[in-house]
Amino acid sequence: MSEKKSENRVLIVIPTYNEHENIDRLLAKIREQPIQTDLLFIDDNSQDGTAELIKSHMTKDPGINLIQRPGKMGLGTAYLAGFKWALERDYTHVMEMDADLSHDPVEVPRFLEAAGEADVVLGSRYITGVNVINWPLKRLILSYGANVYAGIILGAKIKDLTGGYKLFRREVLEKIDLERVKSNGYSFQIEMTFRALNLGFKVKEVSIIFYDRTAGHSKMSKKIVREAILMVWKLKMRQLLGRL
Ligand SMILES: Nc1nc2c(ncn2[C@@H]2O[C@H](COP(=O)(O)OP(=O)(O)OP(=O)(O)O)[C@@H](O)[C@H]2O)c(=O)[nH]1
Ligand SMILES: [Mg+2]
Repeated sequence: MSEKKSENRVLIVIPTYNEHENIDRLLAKIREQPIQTDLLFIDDNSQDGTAELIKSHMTKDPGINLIQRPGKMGLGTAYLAGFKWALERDYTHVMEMDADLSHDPVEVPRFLEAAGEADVVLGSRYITGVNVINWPLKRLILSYGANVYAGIILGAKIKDLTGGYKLFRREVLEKIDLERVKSNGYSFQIEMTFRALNLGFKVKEVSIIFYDRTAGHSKMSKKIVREAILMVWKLKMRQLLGRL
């Protein structure tokens, strides 16, 4: 077993937009974990010095990488850039994680373990009731409702389709036609999982606790919600027409 583990090459992709206040704590927590991982930050020209701070960590930690983009281009395109970067290298597993410590790095080993019997592992807030700490009720209803809505329309038996703490085995990212992925906000998470399911990959949910950010600002917007409402229907239509 240990032999198999040592063959894993894990990349965690972390999109950042004005997350300066979270970077030090995030990196310390990730580096406390027993599993060795490489990190790839995708920064969209944050104005608060996020990229500069990441660069200062890079001088001490060769496992940290950074892609800098000229402006805020959205979460979806950030992840797609990260996935392509990973596929150009020899990573076996690619993870998604937010920079705001909503996703506790302590769970990384559990994701890897679950990947032993699944192709995609989703960190799920809604397997055992609601595992969300400190969200306003409005936000919780929106997230929970979005999941029920998307699950019904897409016919996916997944409790948390919109979460952003997840893991893909390399083969999944190789097989999904990344050029066709068009969502950029929350629906990016829904779309990636839907495409994986549609290709026959096994998706497993592991229970996580989601902590609301304590520093920095949310980038959630009405535009992101509207995109998700429409995108779910677009995905279903394309699937029915055999043009996903
Ligand atoms: N590169 C890049 N990163 C982004 C962009 N939008 C959000 N992010 C990052 O993506 C992650 C998730 O964004 P958040 O603002 O935390 O969104 P959220 O988790 O849905 O909202 P909160 O729960 O309110 O924090 C964070 O690490 C952000 O810094 C973007 O346009 N480009
Ligand atoms: Mg967040």
